[in-house]
Amino acid sequence: MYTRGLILSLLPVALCQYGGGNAGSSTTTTAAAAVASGSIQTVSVGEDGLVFSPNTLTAAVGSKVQFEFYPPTHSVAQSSFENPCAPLNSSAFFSGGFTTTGNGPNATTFTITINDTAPIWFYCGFPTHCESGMAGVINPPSNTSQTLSIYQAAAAAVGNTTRPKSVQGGVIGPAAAVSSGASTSTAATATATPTSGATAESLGRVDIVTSGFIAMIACAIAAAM
Ligand SMILES: [Cu+2]
Repeated sequence: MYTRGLILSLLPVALCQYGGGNAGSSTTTTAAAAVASGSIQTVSVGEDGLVFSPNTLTAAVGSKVQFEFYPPTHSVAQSSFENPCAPLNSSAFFSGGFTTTGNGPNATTFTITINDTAPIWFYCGFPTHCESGMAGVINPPSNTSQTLSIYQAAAAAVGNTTRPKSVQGGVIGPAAAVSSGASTSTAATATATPTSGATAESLGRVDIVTSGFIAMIACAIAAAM
């Protein structure tokens, strides 16, 4: 009887730990991905000219890639390999144009979450930048007929950059501290507190944070019971 009671009393705690960890992520988090979900890699956009630095990344499922923008104006958008400098589809991620003054980086960033291991091709949607070589890839394919160099050559041949219609597919907000192996996604969320100048896009982040607090309160109540 004592053992059963102990297990039942611990159950809410276990459920809360699962719920609390999940609240910081917009994707389903598996046990294996939970560790990776805390890591954030940063890509500088336009710091070194019309390039992303780095322009080739390997990112684990559940991790995040944060784009930091430099002067004067750049964006990041998702394309396919086959059609460089054009939106992947109607749900392609797009940061919108970031105009940065001073030396940069812009205080506001655009962060995407890696949902699977499929290659993600990205480019700058500002006119002429993509065909000038401003593109990159996350989790590049092993297929040697699909390299960033080939993409960039095709982009130059296309000679036209088309940006997505909608700003979507990522979180716009203040730069999060780049983690060095943080074990939970809630830590990353806590550092991304929206500023008073929150835009419509960053309200999604507010909702996520709020739902996290609600989950914590619910957990506290459950624990008290
Ligand atoms: Cu650009």
